[in-house]
Amino acid sequence: MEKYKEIVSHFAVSGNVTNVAPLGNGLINDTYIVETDGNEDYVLQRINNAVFRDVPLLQRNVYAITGHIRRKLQECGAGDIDRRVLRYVDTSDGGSFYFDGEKYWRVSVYIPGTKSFDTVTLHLAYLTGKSFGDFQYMLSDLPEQLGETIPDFHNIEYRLQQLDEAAENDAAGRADSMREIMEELDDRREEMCKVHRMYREGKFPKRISHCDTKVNNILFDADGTPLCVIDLDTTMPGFVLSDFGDFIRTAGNKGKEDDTDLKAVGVDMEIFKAFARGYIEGAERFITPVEKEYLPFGAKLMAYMQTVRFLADYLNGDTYYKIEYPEHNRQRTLAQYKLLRSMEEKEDEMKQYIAGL
Ligand code: GN1
Ligand code: MG
Repeated sequence: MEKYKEIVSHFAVSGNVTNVAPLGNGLINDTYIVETDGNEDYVLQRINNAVFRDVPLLQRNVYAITGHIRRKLQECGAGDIDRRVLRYVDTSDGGSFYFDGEKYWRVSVYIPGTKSFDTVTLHLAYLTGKSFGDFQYMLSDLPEQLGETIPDFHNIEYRLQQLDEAAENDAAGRADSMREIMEELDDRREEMCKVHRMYREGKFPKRISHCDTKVNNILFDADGTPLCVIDLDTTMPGFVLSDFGDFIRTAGNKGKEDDTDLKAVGVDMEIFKAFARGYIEGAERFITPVEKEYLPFGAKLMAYMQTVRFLADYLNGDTYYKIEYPEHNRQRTLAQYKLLRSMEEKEDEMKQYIAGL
């Protein structure tokens, strides 16, 4: 606690710190709630700079994004703005992060009275779709050029290359046990790299995308309305497929991301439909026909990419994602792959539904 107090003392916070406790369950950064005796509590985060290597660029991005959204909300006369967009707190000397000689830290204002979910109801899925469509719409005229906080983050060609290297090095001696699934993933390479090829040929656009629209990256108000999109670190130029797909991959999964019961895993078509309806409502102000047509592909792509990433990490000996037990990344790989197959079965139904919107 004294250690965290000392770190927080470098930021322009108000009140005295009364308590610090871990918050949330992100797989990358370490997050804490900082309670004070003043008007506001805060969120302290240790930025994982092995993942986000350019911390100044990262912070420039998140400041640009949150500043822009705040102005947009003000312009349209929205209420409760401080609960609808994150607000980062500068350091005492006006910086956007603090480096303690070893680790990087940042602070934002804690948004009170919210909750988050790992599963949602149909109505919440619809509202959340609308929020993400609106989020992308609000950022569609961002004047600043955002940098890639993780270069090639959702570039499936690059992710497959990483998997190939992991299999080749076989650092943890696990490759032999995963041959079967590696072949299944291989069979889908051509198809999964399609949109990236289209992008190179100028046939598919990139726009500012959140790139981690897991359902637990949204804060909901007590009455269930989505309030605020959080975890903005991967918001950068990307395909709409990422944002559509990652929500379906998480909230649209009947099971858990790391379910040990693979039979429980599968795409929930009702959630898919509700989310798609809301998303298109928000996104129809900018989305092109080809982007819309490819949304079901986006769901598959994100499940595929996540399978590839979990598998690569498993083969590398768990160097990237936080794990809770030794075979955790293996289980995650199997569960994501199961989800992918379920999406493949439902693809026609997904396409038909989107075409009708
Ligand atoms: C990571 O930190 P968290 O849990 O929100 C990851 C996402 C993955 C996700 C898997 C920077 O997100 O890309 O989809 O885990 N973020 C990063 O659930 O790699
Ligand atoms: Mg998160």
